[in-house]
Formats: sequence, structure tokens, C-alpha cells
Amino acid sequence: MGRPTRYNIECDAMESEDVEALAPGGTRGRVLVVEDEDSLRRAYARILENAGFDVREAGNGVEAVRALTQERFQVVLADIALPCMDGVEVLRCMREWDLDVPVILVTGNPSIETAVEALELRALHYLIKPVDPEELVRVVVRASKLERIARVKREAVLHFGPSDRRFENLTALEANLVRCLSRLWIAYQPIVDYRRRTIVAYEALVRSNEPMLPDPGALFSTAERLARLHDVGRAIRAKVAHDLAGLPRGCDLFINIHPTDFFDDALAAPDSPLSAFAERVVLEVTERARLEGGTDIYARVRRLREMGFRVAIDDLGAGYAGLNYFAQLVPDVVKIDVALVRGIDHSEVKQKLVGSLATVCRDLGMVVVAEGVETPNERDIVSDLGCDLLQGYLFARPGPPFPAVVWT
Ligand code: G
Ligand code: MN
Repeated sequence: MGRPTRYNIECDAMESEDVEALAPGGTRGRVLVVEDEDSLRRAYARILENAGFDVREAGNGVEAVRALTQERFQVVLADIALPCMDGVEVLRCMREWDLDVPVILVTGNPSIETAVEALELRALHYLIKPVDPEELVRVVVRASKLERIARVKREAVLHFGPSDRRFENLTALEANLVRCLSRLWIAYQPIVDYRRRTIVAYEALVRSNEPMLPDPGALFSTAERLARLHDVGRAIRAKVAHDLAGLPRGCDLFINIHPTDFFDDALAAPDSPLSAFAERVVLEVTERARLEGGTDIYARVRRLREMGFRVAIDDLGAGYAGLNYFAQLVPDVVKIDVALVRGIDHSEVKQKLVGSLATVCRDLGMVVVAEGVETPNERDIVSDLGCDLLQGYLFARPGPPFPAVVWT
């Protein structure tokens, strides 16, 4: 049985004027008023301030966009007819960053076209001039409440994670993914030859400024649920290829490849973004994930090798992969997982494991990288145990292309 009274109680609470309903800062929320006519803008601002809102004013679209990048708003009220960049363009621009801020458009001469466009961009409301002050307040109050719901929902998703199926909404997930892809950037972390004090390569690590998908794990699990892993892989490789023009001379590039990417024909296409640089690129395959798709994957890896790519096994020591996998993949490089490196100076077991892994891999002609080196002790021990190359915060954190190393 449902309990409708509960919902009523919640609705009542939303309608009340208590402190709970106030936004941070003790006001009903921050409103951006975008209107080129000074007297009108001031009038809207005064009405909204009197109603308890914290108001910022913008005289044109460019100022509006600047304000939007500097502060978080609960509501945006924008005139449609603005010089340079009209209200609909401001709205389009906003939608690229923030799905949830409610926008109220104001127009002097309503037309079907702009109304339709406004709807498509999910404007919340469409006010017609002259605007009645009471209606203005009513609409803005309602918008700020909706924003508050969206904010609480967003926090819930952040806390319980996108894996919590109660929040699953494919359309919203898709929108998150699209925004995430448009705000994708690549951080690079040096891989060093410590003895020679040189950077020999950089690992590309995907990042996004999209708050709904804050880490690569969330990005990949969303893409997986939407069956769009290939799109993510392609977007990452395109970005990396773009950055490669600035890769310091003599450095190689390591890039993580999701196991399903091997079944994307675009990866091995002769005109793929990375193929022109194949000789400098090492494809990392994680040991954490099982390689599915049978033995076909090995044929695909062989084909990539023929194109000039090298292959690394990532996170060695962390996964399930057995010897067969190792033997079939014949990696050029192995990367020892951070779990074996962390605190190795205090663990004889870790020292034995890393020592034998490094010895065997080097015997097989593979280059050994130790990942996640954070302290000078860890650095010295893994070097002594035979790790040729090192990577970790001790040398540099991942950063925009291409971080330098301060040698100690
Ligand atoms: O699975 P893979 O090895 O590709 O993941 C690398 C991740 O490890 C990156 O997200 C990177 O930011 C992180 N990382 C890199 N260096 C260090 C380190 O020294 N310590 C820790 N804890 N994490 C690191
Ligand atoms: Mn990696």
C-alpha cells in the first residue's frame, strides 16, 4: 500500500517558508537576471530581492555566460532578445555545463519558433512582457524549489553512486554521458627511468569536469550500461591523438584500453587517430578485467602489433589473469600494481613477489614498470628489485599535457 500522506507532508514542507527552504547564504537562492534594458533589469532585480533572493545582473549574453562560469545559480531569468548572444543561445551554452539550473525566458514578442526552441532546451517557463511582478516572484520561487530538488537528487546520486539502480534513468544517464564526453580531458603522468633521471613516457588518464561522472570508474560503468563503451574509447583516443603533437621528443605514450575496445574495428583501422603514432604508443590492458570474447582477442592484439603498437599488462598482481593470458598476449611491458608497491619497504612478502615478478618478466624480455611509487623508500626498493621504470606521485601527479618531474 502506498502512503499518500507522506507525500503530502513533503509537499507541504516544500511550500513552507521556513529556514529549511532557504538556499545556502540565508536567501531563497541566487538568481541571475539577464536583460539589456537597464530599467527593466533593475526592476526585476528589485522585485526578486524584496522576495528574498540574492540577485546578480547581466546586461547581455556574454556577461551572463561569464557570471554563470563564476558562481552557481539556483535560477536564471533571461530576456530572449539580447544583443550579441540572445537568451536562447545563453540557454544552449548553459545546457552544455549544467543540466539542472532552471531557466525562465522572457520575451516581448512571443513566437512559435522561440517557444519551441526554448522547450527543446528545457526552459522551465516562458514569461511574456510586460511581466506581472507577482507572477515573476511565483515563477522564480517555483523554479528555485525545483532546483533544490535537483540538487538534493544530485547529492543522493553522488553518495549512493550511479550503480544504485533506484536512480537509474537511461535518458538522464545518456545526458550525463554526452556531457561527460564533451567535457573530457586527458591527464598525463610521467613514467621515469630513475637511474638516468629521464622521463621515458607518459600515461594518458581520462578525466572529466562533469560532476555527475566524477571519476573514470563512473564514466566507464555508465558507458557500459548504455552499451556505449566504444564511443568513450574513441573519444579518449581522439583527444590523446590531438595532444600527441605536443608530446616531448623521445617520449612514448601509454594508453589504457578497455577490453571491449579490442572488438571495436575503429581501434585497428589504418586511419584511426593513433595509428599514425603507433610506434610510440603502448596499449595497456588491465589484468583486473577478464578478457572476454574468446581467443579472437589475441588475433586482434596481433594485428595491432603488426601496426606498430606495443602492449602492456596493467595492474599486474591485482587481477585474475592466469598464465595463459600472459603467454598469449606476450606483453612488451608489464606494470606492477600499486597494491604490491604500496608499503613494500615494510613487507617482505611484497618484496619477494615483486622481486620474482621482475626477474621472470625481465628474463622474458619485458620491460617492468612499478606503479604508484609514493616514497623514496618504495622507489629505492623497487629499483633494486629490478623494476626498470617507475611511475607515481613521488615523481609527478597526473596533470595537463605534459607534467615535468622535479628530481630528488
Ligand atoms: O589502473 P591504472 O594503473 O591505469 O590507474 C592509474 C591510476 O593511479 C590513476 O588514476 C592515477 O591517478 C593513480 N595514481 C598514479 N600514481 C599514483 C600514486 O603514486 N599513488 C596512488 N595512490 N595513485 C596513483
Ligand atoms: Mn594504466
